[in-house]
Amino acid sequence: MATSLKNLSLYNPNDVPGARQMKFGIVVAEWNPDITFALRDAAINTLLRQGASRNNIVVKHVPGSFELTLGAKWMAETQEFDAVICLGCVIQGETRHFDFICQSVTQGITKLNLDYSIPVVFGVLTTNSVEQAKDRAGGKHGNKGDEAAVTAIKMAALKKEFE
Ligand code: DLZ
Repeated sequence: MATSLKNLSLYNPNDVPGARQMKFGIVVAEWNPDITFALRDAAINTLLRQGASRNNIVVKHVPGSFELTLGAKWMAETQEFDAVICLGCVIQGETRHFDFICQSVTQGITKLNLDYSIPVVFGVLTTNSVEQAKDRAGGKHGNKGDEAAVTAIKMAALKKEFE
């Protein structure tokens, strides 16, 4: 569903498993910090709301979205986490940088999911403007950090079903 139709923060807590026993890593890009720190704070609050302990949420910052993949890989390598959440915001500029960063981070995160067999969640906004990003970082379309946290919990719980 297009995010213009969906509020990213809306979910039914009864449809989301408890996160009390789960440990999460969050990697946050420092580019566009007004946006990415809002994603980070929303993700943390959602994990806490679903029962996670603050001690079981480890947050690391990387310079930009391009670095999210490596930051998440280092987290996954520790084998400490039930899920890793990547949060970033890439805004279309005048050059092709946008395309290269988006392509790199989407392919990189996909590969981490398959290589490490833990959920590595794609919480990266890719927008045409700052306004579109703000709309999805606590604005009229909710907050992608909430959506990323819910996805992390659901996928971590699903993995436990196969263990
Ligand atoms: C260089 C760059 C540009 C132009 N735009 C963004 C952006 O919109 N969002 C983002 O997260 N990072 C951006 N970066 C930085 C790159 O992700 C990366 O940090 C640098 O290219 C250094 O590897």
